[in-house]
Amino acid sequence: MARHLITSALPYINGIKHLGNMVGSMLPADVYTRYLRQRGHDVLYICATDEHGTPAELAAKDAGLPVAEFCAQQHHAQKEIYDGFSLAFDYFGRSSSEQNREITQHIARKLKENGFIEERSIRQVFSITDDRFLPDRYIVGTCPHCGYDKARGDQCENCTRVLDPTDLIEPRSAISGSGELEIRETTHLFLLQSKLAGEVEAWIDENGEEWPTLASSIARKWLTEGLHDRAITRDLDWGVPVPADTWPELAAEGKVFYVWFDAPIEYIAATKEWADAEREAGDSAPRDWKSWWYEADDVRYTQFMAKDNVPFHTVMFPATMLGTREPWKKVDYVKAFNWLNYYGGKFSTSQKRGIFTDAALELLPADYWRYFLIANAPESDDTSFTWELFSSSVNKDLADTLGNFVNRVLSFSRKRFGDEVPAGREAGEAEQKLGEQIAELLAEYEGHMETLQFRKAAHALRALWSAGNSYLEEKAPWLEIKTDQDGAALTLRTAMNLIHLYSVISEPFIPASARLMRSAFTLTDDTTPWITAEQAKSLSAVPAGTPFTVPPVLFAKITAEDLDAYRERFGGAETADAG
Ligand code: B3M
Ligand code: ZN
Repeated sequence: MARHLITSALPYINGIKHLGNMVGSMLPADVYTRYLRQRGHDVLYICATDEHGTPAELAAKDAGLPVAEFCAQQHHAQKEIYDGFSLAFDYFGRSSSEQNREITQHIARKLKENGFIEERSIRQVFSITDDRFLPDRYIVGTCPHCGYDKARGDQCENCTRVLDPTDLIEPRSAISGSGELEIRETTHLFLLQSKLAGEVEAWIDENGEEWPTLASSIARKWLTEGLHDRAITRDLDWGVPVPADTWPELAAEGKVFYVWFDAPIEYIAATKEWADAEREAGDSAPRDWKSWWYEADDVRYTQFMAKDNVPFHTVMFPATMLGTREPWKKVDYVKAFNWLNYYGGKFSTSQKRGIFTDAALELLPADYWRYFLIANAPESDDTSFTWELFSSSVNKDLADTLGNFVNRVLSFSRKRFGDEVPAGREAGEAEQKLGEQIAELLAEYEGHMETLQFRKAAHALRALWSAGNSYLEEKAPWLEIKTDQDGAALTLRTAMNLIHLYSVISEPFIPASARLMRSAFTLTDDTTPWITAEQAKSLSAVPAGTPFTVPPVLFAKITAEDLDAYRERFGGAETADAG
């Protein structure tokens, strides 16, 4: 038994996430967490909303709400959706927490003590009307390259060129629209990453070996481009304030830390939120948050994220942690994902293309999405969501191969033998062969789960379900029963053992359906968290005489009419060109 710390990239607070966000971080982390828990490990799965930064302020402004209130609402809305997807976080925190302020400030003080933070004066745009400095995204104007009149200070959305606010023609404030701007000197904190580059490189050499190529190649690319010193403060109202005891002047000016400085620290802070929540609840055994993060050599730490987040997690956050000169836990394994596209184009919030997590749950139960997304996870390449692929995967794998097997076996047995698992004959050659095949496939499945290869794991799981179908077709109990009652009873008992096995091993993918399947049997002791390949061989966990019920249909098929309706509502292939 090992201690596993698992985090998935923190979903940003500015809106409901789409299915691409889900499959690129939280969902695979949940599948892995569930698997490890079932295998008896001590697992802590932490996530949170990432709440600071300009996009949060701007989204709150659009919603007409004070930013704190907006974030509280959005946190709640996202949390509900993740519950709906059965994400089994130990804690889902908020980067705007007191705990994150405390730990972020502590880390900044340490970095300063060790000579890795310095104050530098820079020139920045100040809005006289708004009486504040304007970060890049708060300045709009006309793009000097293409003439687009709503280009932002950091980039032109129209021609995608990267800009400096001073490039803009007729620049104005995005807050008030005022053109009364001037350039003023202002002081910011800089993290001296250049001083830490050598250490980060050595750390990646030592630890990155084991990471999947997608993660390690991105980390190396960033290192070769050089680790530059970075401004880690901003002039915003909303964020972790610069600590007044250490930088009184900057604190008085209202500077806060840059969102990417405090966001990864929230992994630690959310763990403290988890511990503090229990203390508040008056529980007597306080959770030891620090043992997961500080001098935690016995912990194995796995991070899940989409590829655009890799540089922050493999280079910048480790640089920050190394610079504290304190023994903070650093990541052991980085599982990164490519993009999930929608018919080959990007998911887009503004263009309303693709499927958002709230809409997905309104349409169909979480297990349909969980299974499809993980079976098609963009691991080695970008992949595309299409309704056609989705419905064929649901209909074939979930409805036909798994759901139909369960229903057919249980209904037929009840009809012919009543409400208990029939006894019949001792297992014969066919059952022995089946047991061996199942054991082999199960070992394969376990291997892929251990190495976090989710598509391959899904493939092995599907093969396990198929093996049951082949056995049933071969034995054909509906014919067998005409001449050999005992033989038919043996076949059904074996098939029911497969159903029980499926309920245990499919749980990481489809937890709700797995529970339904498992509860079909009234076993005297059904607490086993996992069935190993060796145990699976004998297919005997459910003995003759066990009472059972027939669960409702597990997965409804997606019909041609459904498919039309989905394409109509969400846009199908024809929308691909737009993105
Ligand atoms: N919030 C993901 C994003 O919005 C970002 C992840 C932070 S993880 C510390 O792209
Ligand atoms: Zn442009």
